[in-house]
Amino acid sequence: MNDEEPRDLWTQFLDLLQQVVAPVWNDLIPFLPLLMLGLVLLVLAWMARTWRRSMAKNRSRVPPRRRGPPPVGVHLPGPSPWPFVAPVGMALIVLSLVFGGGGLPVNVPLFLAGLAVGAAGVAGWYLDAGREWRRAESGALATGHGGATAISGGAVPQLPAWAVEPPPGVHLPGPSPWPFFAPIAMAFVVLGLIFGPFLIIGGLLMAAVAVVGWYRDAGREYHSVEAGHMPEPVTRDPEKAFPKSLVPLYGSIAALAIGLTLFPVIIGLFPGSGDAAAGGGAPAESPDAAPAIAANSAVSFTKDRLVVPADTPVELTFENQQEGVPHNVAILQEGTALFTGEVFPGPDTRTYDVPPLPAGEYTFICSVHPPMTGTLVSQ
Ligand SMILES: [Cu+2]
Repeated sequence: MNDEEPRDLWTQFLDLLQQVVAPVWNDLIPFLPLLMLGLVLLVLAWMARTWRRSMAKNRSRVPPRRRGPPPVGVHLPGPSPWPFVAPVGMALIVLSLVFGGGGLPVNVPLFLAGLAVGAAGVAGWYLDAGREWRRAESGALATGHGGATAISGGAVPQLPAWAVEPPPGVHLPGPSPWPFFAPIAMAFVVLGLIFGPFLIIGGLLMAAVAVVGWYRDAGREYHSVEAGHMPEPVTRDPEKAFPKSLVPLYGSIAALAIGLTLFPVIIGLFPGSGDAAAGGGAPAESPDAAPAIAANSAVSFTKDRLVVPADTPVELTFENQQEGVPHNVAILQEGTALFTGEVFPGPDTRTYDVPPLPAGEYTFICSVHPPMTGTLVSQ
């Protein structure tokens, strides 16, 4: 007895030490968010410190705050609710990613609500800006479109601030849809890195459209000056400048990319979808002591059901077909991991030695991608 106690302590110490010397990276994954949070807090603290220091140093050099309306030629947009609405949509979409379940990467009602609120916010913001722009444009036209003379003529102060053009030589581009559409393409590329190549292809297509469209748009304004007809660039009415075919085009690319990503097995484009169909359709299930399964997306395995013999060691062959994306197979019972296979990036194959399991139903998942799940029957 006396001898056992210190040995026990020693074993525990070795276990602790092992985490430092050869950490089980898989077990450390849950701590990543904490690490990120710590980093963010550090950066914020550093920013606060820098800000306080430079504030003390610069206080004497800051000019006194200007009172009253903005100077002639400068227009500041009025208070608007839209910068608040759009981020609410974003927040709902992020929450939908957190509360995903039932084999889907997102919580569908939350995701759709987020999309709707976000789209309403962006559309409202865009229309609001356009309305203000048109009011300014019509006001300037009413005074002869002579921004320069009007400013020097002294008649300006009676005009509302928004009716005055920027000073000569200064051109502000009109409201444009491109700064909104280009980031959607970026978002798809980033999501594609997580969920599969079709989203990347879709994102790149959208990015190509956005780059060409934005470039042509900017070029048009520039050429209106170069051509010499206008003393200043012509900003177009945002409503006319809006490429109406863009929303359906982006929508179809997005739908196609999401569809191909979510339903690779149904569409049958991926290798391995064949045995998934065979596995699902087999009426009589016979236990297999050496089953094989594969992964070709981050939302599902190629099979959602495995049948193994009870109380027998099982050799599970797992083929990760996704290049560069890490996957594994872990077997759970009521949320507790009974077996966790090594996580490795594809394309590669591992044979896992699964310990004997008593008869019953288990869940198997990918530790990296919770939406990848299936049922393991031991019989
Ligand atoms: Cu995975």
